[in-house]
Amino acid sequence: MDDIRMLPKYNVTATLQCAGNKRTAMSKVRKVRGVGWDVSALGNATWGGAKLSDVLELVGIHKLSSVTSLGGKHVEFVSVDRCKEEKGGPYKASIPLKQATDPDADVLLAYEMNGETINRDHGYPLRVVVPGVIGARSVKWLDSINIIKEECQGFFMQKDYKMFPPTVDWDNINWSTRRPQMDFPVQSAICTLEDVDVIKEGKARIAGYAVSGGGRGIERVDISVDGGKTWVEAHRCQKSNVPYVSDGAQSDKWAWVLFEATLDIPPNAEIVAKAVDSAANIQPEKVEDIWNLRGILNTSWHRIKIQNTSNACLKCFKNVSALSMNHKFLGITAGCSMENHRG
Ligand SMILES: Nc1nc2c(c(=O)[nH]1)N[C@H]1C(S)=C(S)[C@@H](COP(=O)(O)O)O[C@H]1N2
Ligand SMILES: [Mo]
Repeated sequence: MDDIRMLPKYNVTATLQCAGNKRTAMSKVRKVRGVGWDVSALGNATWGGAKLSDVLELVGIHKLSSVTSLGGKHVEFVSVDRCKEEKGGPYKASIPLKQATDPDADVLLAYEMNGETINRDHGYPLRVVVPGVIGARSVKWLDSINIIKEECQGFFMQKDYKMFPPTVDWDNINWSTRRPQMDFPVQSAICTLEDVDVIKEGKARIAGYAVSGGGRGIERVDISVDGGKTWVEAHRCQKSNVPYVSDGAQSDKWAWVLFEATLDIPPNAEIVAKAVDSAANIQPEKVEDIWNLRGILNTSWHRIKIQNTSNACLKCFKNVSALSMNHKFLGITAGCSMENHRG
């Protein structure tokens, strides 16, 4: 720990998103296994710590290497928490050596979160932060690091967090046919409105987050109030008074982008958000097309059905016409609200 603290400290603002974010919406198509997350199985924070590439250099592994002199190609992170999936063994994961030794990949061994000592729930005293990659690879409560030839053989790398097509179910699954999921695809969600909301007709503020994996920026967020027939482009920002430019020098490449549009809401509106990243990847329209048995990577268009309010008594409902940001997690340096889980 002392050696790690002696190294230069970097602050990296990055969103960690659970692969199971928005799983509940996928489970409505067909049953899936896993924690039923709505849209908030993610968080954005400024992580402070040493770069993994610097730490590996301390033990003689050069920057930007894809293989060590002994043939190591992967960096494995082993935790102290025991889990039943590992038959009582520790939680673990690995990333390729090439990513681990690349200073620009910003992989951190973090001991701070938002300027404070990282707390227990988020991995005290030391956690890995792998920006742009599903949360499961950002191992908390780090115990040891191994340089290994093959990728980590742990449960969460080999028997979980892999993306299967809709035709594969528990009776015909062959885990070895797929690679462990790493980068997160482009994602977005509306956070100021929920399906249960009843709002007054008129203008409403539609806001939320958009984020992509691999350090790709958010090129555009489109909003529809008529279920996807017509669209308008939302305003995007990361920090107030700093224009957000996708892949721009002043923009945080690993952090979510907040979007916002104030639009006239017709009766019985279906509000939809979809984001486009800097590689022009676009969210898939239908959750059916990406259904998978573990309910991961539901990046389909986020849809919210708003009830007709023209005759309703607003006092009977939660009045969200003011549309304050009622989701606490939305704030550029807010810590995330996930507890320890393996969703
Ligand atoms: N040691 C350990 N690390 C872990 C996990 C875990 O269960 N044990 N869960 C992973 C998963 S699936 C996610 S999504 C993130 C959640 O990070 P957070 O609790 O800081 O939000 O931690 C990852 N790191
Ligand atoms: Mo997760």
